[in-house]
Amino acid sequence: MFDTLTSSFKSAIDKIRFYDDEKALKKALTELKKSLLKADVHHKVVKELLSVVEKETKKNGIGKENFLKALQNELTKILTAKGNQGFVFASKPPTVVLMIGLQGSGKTTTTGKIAHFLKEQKKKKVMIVAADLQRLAAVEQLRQITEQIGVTLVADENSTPTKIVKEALDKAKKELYDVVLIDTAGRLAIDDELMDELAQIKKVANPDELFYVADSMTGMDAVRTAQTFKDKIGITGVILSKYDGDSKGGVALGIAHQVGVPLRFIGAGEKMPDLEQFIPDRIVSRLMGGGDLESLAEKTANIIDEKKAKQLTKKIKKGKFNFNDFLEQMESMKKLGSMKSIMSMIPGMGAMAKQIGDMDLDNSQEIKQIKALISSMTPKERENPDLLNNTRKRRLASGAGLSQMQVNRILKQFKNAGRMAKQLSGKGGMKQMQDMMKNMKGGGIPR
Ligand SMILES: Nc1nc2c(ncn2[C@@H]2O[C@H](COP(=O)(O)OP(=O)(O)OP(=O)(O)O)[C@@H](O)[C@H]2O)c(=O)[nH]1
Ligand SMILES: [Mg+2]
Repeated sequence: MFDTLTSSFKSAIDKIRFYDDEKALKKALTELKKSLLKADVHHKVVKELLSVVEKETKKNGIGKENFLKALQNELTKILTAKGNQGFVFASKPPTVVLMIGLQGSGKTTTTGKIAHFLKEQKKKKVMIVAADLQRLAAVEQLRQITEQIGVTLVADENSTPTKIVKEALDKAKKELYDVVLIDTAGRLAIDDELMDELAQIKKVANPDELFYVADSMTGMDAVRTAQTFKDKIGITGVILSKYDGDSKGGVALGIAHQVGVPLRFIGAGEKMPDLEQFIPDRIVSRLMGGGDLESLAEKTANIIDEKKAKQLTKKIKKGKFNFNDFLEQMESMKKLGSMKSIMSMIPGMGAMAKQIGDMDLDNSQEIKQIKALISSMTPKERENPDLLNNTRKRRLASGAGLSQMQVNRILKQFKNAGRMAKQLSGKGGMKQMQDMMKNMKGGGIPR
């Protein structure tokens, strides 16, 4: 997610050759400055960062270690604004969150993503309220999202935003919801009508948090509009959406500092798991190439059930991995988010993440075929792949709309995968895995 920034930091750091003199430090600072400006970090932020790093390094003695330490400290300081970090629950539920921002900035998608995050990773009971009643399509969009992630939606096309919010909050209190996320309408530009409507909703909702959703592609404009929303309505957090686009990433470094409101989440993709909490010291660790094992552990802990994982390993060892296990694994992988974002959290794997690109677990042709095939199987066949004789294979092929050859190919791959998993789960498995990764570097993912 922070590829561009990480690699520009890394190249700056790599270029630094330290002799203990001021000239070397000056050179290092120049490299850093170039890389930051290239990544679109605001020039004021760059200037401030450099001057502190210079001062601190000189104070502690010029050398690579002190330079890096000063850089790390100052980056953390810049990314940290006064206020909550990540998602913070109100002391008395429900936690009410108002989602605001300009038209098309990503409010509705982000609302869904946060709901998904709270449900899957924090195990919370979440409700989404459709307070954007300007467009019929807006309610329909939320309906689709909430159905997909299995979260309650409160919507009524014939109501008004304030009425529906009131109703929803009553329901949330009665039915003991943990979090209520209110999606609001956006406008093309900031105008009085929008601000009035938001002010009214805010009065009724009395939210614990006001999240301003900014499109990171809009760069410095995102900073300016966030400031206006802060002045006129008040915001407690900023969320940068569309970070996967070709914005250079620098906006993330400046926004908290410039607006004085913490950046809470970053959205990088159109899918529901494509959201990450923004916790400054973890991000700094990633920026400096150190990975973010804490976030990775949190992400996986809630999705991968340890007991199940052990059972599965046993099955794999015995060569009993079946189609049900396979489907289950696929679902867990999907909940973890994109392959790329997972890799980027592992120390030293950032560069690899770039090469691997995104494996799309929903849309790849291959995965679709495998799913079609498995859904044509009887429960017994799913449990026991050995049952699949030619007669059964023919039936499966016509059921799944595949050719006999395609079916054979998938089944063969499945068998190979099982064999490989068995090998990997045994002694020396990790070494083999690493070798495999090395091979992948050149040729992409083996198909
Ligand atoms: N690539 C990418 N696309 C995103 C991201 N977040 C939102 N989008 C897309 O941006 C478009 C607008 O997103 P919405 O969530 O509908 O934006 P909105 O702010 O609710 O829009 P209005 O309700 O019309 O004001 C949609 O096509 C989303 O799929 C993201 O993080 N990455
Ligand atoms: Mg919307």
